[in-house]
Amino acid sequence: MNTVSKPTIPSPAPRSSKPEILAEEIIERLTYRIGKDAKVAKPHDWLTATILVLRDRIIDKWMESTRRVYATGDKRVYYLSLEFLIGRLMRDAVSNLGLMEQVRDALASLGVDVSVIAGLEPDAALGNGGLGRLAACFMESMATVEVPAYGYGIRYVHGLFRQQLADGWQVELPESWLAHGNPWEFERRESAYEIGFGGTVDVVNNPEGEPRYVWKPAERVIAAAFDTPVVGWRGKRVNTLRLWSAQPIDPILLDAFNAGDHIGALRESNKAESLTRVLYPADATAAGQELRLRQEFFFSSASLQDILRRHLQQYDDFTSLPDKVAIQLNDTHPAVSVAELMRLLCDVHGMEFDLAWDITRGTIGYTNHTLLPEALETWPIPLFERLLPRHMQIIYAINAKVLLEARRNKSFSETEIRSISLIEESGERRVRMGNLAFVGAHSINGVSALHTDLMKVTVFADLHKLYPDRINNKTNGITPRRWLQQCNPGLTSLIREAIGDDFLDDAEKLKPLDKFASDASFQEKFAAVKRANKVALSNLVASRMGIKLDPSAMFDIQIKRIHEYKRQLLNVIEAVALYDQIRSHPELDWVPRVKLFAGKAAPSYHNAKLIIKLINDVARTINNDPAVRGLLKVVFVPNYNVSLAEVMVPAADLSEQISTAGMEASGTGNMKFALNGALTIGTLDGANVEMRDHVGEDNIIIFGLRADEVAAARADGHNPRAIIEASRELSQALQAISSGVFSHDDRNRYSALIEGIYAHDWFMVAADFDAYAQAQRDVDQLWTDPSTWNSKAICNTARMGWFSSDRTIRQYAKEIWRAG
Ligand code: B1N
Repeated sequence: MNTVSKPTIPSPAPRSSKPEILAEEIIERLTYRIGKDAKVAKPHDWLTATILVLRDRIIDKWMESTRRVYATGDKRVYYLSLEFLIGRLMRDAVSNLGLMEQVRDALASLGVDVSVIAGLEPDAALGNGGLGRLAACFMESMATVEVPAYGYGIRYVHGLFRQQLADGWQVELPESWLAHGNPWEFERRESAYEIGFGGTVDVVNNPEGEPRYVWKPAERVIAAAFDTPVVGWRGKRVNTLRLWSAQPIDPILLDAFNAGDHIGALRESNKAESLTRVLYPADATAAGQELRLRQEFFFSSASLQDILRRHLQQYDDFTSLPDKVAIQLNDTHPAVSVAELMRLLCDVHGMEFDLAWDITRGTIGYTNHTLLPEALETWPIPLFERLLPRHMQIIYAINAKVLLEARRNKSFSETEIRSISLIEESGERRVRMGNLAFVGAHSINGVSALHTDLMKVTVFADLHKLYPDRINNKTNGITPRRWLQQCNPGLTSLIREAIGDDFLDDAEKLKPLDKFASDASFQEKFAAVKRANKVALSNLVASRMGIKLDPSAMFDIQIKRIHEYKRQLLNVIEAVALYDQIRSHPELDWVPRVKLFAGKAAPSYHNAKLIIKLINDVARTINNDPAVRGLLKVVFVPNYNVSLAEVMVPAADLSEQISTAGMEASGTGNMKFALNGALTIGTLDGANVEMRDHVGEDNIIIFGLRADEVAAARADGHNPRAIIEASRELSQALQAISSGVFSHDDRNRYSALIEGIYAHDWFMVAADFDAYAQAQRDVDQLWTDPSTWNSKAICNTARMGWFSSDRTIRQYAKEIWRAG
């Protein structure tokens, strides 16, 4: 060891944020980091240079945040999620640092338009839909409410596919967000871990206590960390999103290469890298493939090793883990963490099983996001055992403990015990990841009040009986920075003029806006902002699709993943019925409407893809029929993503939240629209129920069967054919679709889809149709009175503050994590 004393290393001076200095630094980065002369720099070079300058401002705060949690010994929160749908980051960072004007001016002084370069940033789509976007909103809110937190996930090379339409059909193309580098991320070479798969387990007997198990994996890969800073509002705190990338232990087998086997030499390397190459494009369904289980274990193990290493660096042992660490599992995707944490504590760190079990449960929380049976993850035992032999043993040991507890408690029947088991015994034996997550967590939460209530009586009824105080509710939220301030600057300025700036720091302080709901001059300004946002969306639709929209028509929008339970089909059938009405009654005063749709279908989900085609077939027919006289337009905007949502949400008059009651766990798009002053037409499902409570029942249009009525209808044998025959409008619309009115090239294209409605109507499309159509005519009626419409829209904005993800995160911090 050398004995030279450590020099005191000076910290760099804090960076100035004057536009002149920013401009100077941008030129500096452009020249020395990107190697471009300002004269020939392309817009994407300016973008990278600007991000590099912003990054420096973030790093100062980032380091300070890290030092602070070491100094205070505060509890750290770890959010484990296979998805983070973060979208673009530049506007978020600039806005949260309070540098909007300075950056705009700095770039303007260099002849660069900030909005042009901002539009070039790739939209990071490391997620499918609501679950991934929720994780991104939570990251921003955890930094904002100053919870020391790390997000852990996978650095997919290819995020969610790009969607194109070819003759109205969805076509999937690869998405390569990293193709031109990613200036936001930092590779952390020191944080790399070995992850094993397969192999065998050795048992070493220990006369002093429990035997010691040693897992000898047959395959190993390296998990390498890439960190992205996440800035909270007003730059209060900067947290870390750490994404793992798989790398081979040996990048190339030189012996094989030298022997002429050039492909074989790279086989291992390719196999390792393929682990984190693509995101599974399924939303609310289980992927069920071996590679997916490998992804789940890979990122769980890397994250847990990292968490334990950091803990040991600061504390003596793991008995303090539950006091200093909270791990939240975002759905069951990281549920193997329960077994992996047990393995690391027992096998690697020599802890006794029962103590490790208490520590595991004290540390882990689990959030459930869906009750759909097809989404509940289970893995065939042979697969699980082959890939994770030691984890399989641990799961059996946990199961024995849990089942013993249930059997001791005499009130459990054999059926109940079977449903509590971590192993599904009927048919092919499988590991139930939901049950594993449940028993390994001290808290199991649902994402809306209704969803949490349903969890207790459906999927987790028996586990809830065994552990009655574990299930709790945390209604989802959205970050008002991205989903109001950034995406709707016009509305934000208008609100500031009216009620001041308090709402920027606390969305519940939007409430005073209520007083302006009936103020005629405020209504006018509110309507003008909405109109400007509709013009912006119309311009986007015109330039991308060549379709002209009339911004004075009602913009009726349904954007979300395409799924039968979300009922885009109900919406498009209603469009067909309305089309019929407009043609049959040209003398009536129809309200001009534009029905906009956007969303991706899982590539293997046949009916979802067929629904996209149907929307496009119906759109072509209606948009080209002169008899419609422009009173109805149907538009499917391709490639829905976060950036597109940021344009569509502020432009909506009407928000479609029409899932079959009991099936949408929460929804978060519903919240974004209402916050931006759209009225909701929706069922009493998910968070719509609580939205109604907050905005008031006069300010939301609710229709259709309730969750208990759907369950009863399904149980009692619902008769859709009779319902259809009793509704002229519905039978005509269904008839038209199934007979090929919209598909002359293939008249039977939709027969099976429509036959499903006649035969079983699982999603209650027929059951809810009349109520929905009537609700839509009520909406039309409302629209004819702009003052009433605007006052309701203003009330929505004023009363949606509770749905801020800051509120959600404060509840998690207080009631689950006991942190912050
Ligand atoms: O999670 C959102 C909720 O607002 C939505 O209602 C809910 O549908 C969504 C498997 C899922 N639940 N389950 C998933 C996603 C990917 C996957 O591979 C399941 N997504 C939801 C946030 O709570």
